Amino acid sequence: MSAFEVNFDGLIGPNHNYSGLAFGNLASSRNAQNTSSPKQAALQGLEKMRTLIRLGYKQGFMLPQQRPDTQILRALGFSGTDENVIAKASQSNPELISMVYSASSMWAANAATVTPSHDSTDGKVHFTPANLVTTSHRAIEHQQTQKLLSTIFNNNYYFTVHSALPSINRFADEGAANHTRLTSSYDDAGVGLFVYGRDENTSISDLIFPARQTLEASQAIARQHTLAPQHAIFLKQSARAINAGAFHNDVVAVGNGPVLFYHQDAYDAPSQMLAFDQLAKHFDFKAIEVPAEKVSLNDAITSYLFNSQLLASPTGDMNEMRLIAPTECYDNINVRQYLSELVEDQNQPIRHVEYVDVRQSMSNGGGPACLRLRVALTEEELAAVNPAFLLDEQKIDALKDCVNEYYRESLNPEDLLDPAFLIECQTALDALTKVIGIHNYYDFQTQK
Ligand code: SUG
Repeated sequence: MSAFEVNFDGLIGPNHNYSGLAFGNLASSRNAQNTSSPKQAALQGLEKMRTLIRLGYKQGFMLPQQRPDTQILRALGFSGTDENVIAKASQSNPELISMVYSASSMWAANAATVTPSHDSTDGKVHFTPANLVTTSHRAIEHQQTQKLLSTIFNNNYYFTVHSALPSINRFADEGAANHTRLTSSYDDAGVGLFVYGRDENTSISDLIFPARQTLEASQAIARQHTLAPQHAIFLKQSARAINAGAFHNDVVAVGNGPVLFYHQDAYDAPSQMLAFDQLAKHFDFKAIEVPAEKVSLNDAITSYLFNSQLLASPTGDMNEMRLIAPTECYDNINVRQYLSELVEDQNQPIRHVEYVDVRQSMSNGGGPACLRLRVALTEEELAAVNPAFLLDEQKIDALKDCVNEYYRESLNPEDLLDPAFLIECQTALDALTKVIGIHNYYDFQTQK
């Protein structure tokens, strides 16, 4: 096999907190103002990465973003040293503090949309950082995301890292959470399935919560990534799913290889019929629809069944797939029952389910699939990836030591108002870069 999928997980930062910033994301609203544990969150994420390595998969990671983002506060008129800027904003506009302190870059599925070189017409792997324009705490991510992707995929011969689409509502983009690359095998060309929540004709009054992805954004990305028209398929989410809390497609669907595993209520019916017909022209498309009578939309959204990672076997066998599901799926009796029946059904290729504990992230609406960015790479492309961001168990241990030493056990949203916490975060990020041998990466390191 010469091509495979590598998962790059977002390493959770020392500033992980519950500030209730994501309207339409029910878990975020439910847990607003709760106490978080940055240490447990990061350790849970690292253990998930270890689980994949032990199962035989290739695993990478992405550094947390620099937080607080004092540049944003400066652009809003606060001045002085970083500590002064935080102290002044804490006094006059405390609501801005949670925005610049969000650890939301952990959800790497929203970092970018990725097209593998087998699919692009120019033969490069393309990355477009998501502008995340729908929420203010996430709209500040894309510049640092672009810098990080350019550091990890630092080879213009194989990789093209684009800028985010213009930060305009019409081009609202949430990255790979709404994009699925489907193919018969990693060695073959595949298609990009782009799922969107609204287009020019959508009646906004049908939506209780924001539709975070537009058709125009998805079309622009397909163009940027040099996808031939028949290799880009567009599929509309149902208003029902968005209104039930499916703020991203990956809350109600996950796909890989020739398989799309999705909830019965995920899509607009005419759009689904058309998209599935188009997919069937490319390969033996396998649609696994989960009926609402077995798993209700509510069970799907509270358990995050569809935010499982759907993996081919480590050798790329699409007939021997597995789900990496959050433990909440085990805890939900309907979902657990459904999954135990599913793996027995020989008419479909999902043979195993692994449960992982990522509860700290789940409480902000981010499951196993949210935490990772998938990149299908050939052997040569993998050899061109910056090795600092590829993991083995030893590096995971070293990152865990760092988390244990520098991350707080618990954090309350009001702790962010203390200017001293800024230094604590920078100290932790500085230590993480040292572990992987990347020096002078963050602005605070180069500006010293
Ligand atoms: O964008 N939560 C994230 C969760 C993203 C999950 N990603 C995927 N589904 N791919 C979001 O809604 C909550 C932050 C807070 O409330 O503190 C937040 O941003």
